[in-house]
Amino acid sequence: MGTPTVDISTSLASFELPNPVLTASGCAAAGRELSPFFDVAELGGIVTKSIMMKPRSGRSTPRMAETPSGMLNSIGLQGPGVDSFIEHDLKWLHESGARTVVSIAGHNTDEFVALARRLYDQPMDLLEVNISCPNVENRGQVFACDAIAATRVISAVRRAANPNVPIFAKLTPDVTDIGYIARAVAEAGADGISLINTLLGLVIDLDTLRPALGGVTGGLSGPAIRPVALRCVWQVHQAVPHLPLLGMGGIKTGKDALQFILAGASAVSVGTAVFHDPTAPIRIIAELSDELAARGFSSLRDAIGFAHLSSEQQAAYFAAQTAVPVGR
Ligand code: RRO
Repeated sequence: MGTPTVDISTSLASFELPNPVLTASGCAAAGRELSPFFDVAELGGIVTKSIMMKPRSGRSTPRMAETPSGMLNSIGLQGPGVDSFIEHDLKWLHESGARTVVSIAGHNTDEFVALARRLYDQPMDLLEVNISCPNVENRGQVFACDAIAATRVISAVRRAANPNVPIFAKLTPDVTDIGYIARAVAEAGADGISLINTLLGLVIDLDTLRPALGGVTGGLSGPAIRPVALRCVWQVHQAVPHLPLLGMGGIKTGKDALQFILAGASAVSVGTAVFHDPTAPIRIIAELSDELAARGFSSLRDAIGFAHLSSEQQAAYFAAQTAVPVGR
């Protein structure tokens, strides 16, 4: 008897995916650098580095620092600007057959709106609105730290963007109550939520006795933040159970991904792991499928938010899975 097959298709609002594993924004540029390793069309999707209206060189170097079980980045939204992105990156993604999530970032609501308008007719499956970049000039630009600022950006983008493209708000864990922010962006019209962005951190270089990063502070990612990310997915699923969640934060294996699904994510993004293992997202698709089968799930959709069920409810599900209807 072979391994039972599990249906791992999923959806993020109206975006249908054959499998639930995407890249995380900022960790695979616009996908092209992963194409020597695998066919990018095999992933659930590519999430692009956040794009701004104008080309931007980013923060001063050094921009990366190692930490135990993770890394700190201080890139500062380096990018080619939206026109070049459309002409080169988005075109390449479309021709590659990759399902595409475009991440946008702005200094203010007007810039987010301008980006949504510029991208209105472009080929994409989902728009991720990055309101949580930690590496900005001032903390007031981390819109997701404030429910009113977050609401303003998301409602304006929802009005300006193509109504056929779902928009997801990307949230930061650096808040007191992430459920409160989640409810605010849901009411503002977000079709789903991506979580989490990196946590604000600092490393001091003991040779120079100065901060290791040119930008002083940076965003912490990798396995070190996985329990924080999982806690956020759990809390946001409770706060807005009807909204699909794209979960991320330190995912390295199928077992890690399964925890996010059980906490309430409909799909996951793999980020920091890609830097030392570019094939990680493809490997995780297979591992996740095996982990689901090993636990008796017949479909990924059944596992979404399963950890919120009582043990009695869980037992009833598995009993129904094994019951063979009379006559079959
Ligand atoms: O570019 C960055 O420095 C950056 C961004 Br936009 C983000 O959303 N999260 C992060 O850790 N770094």
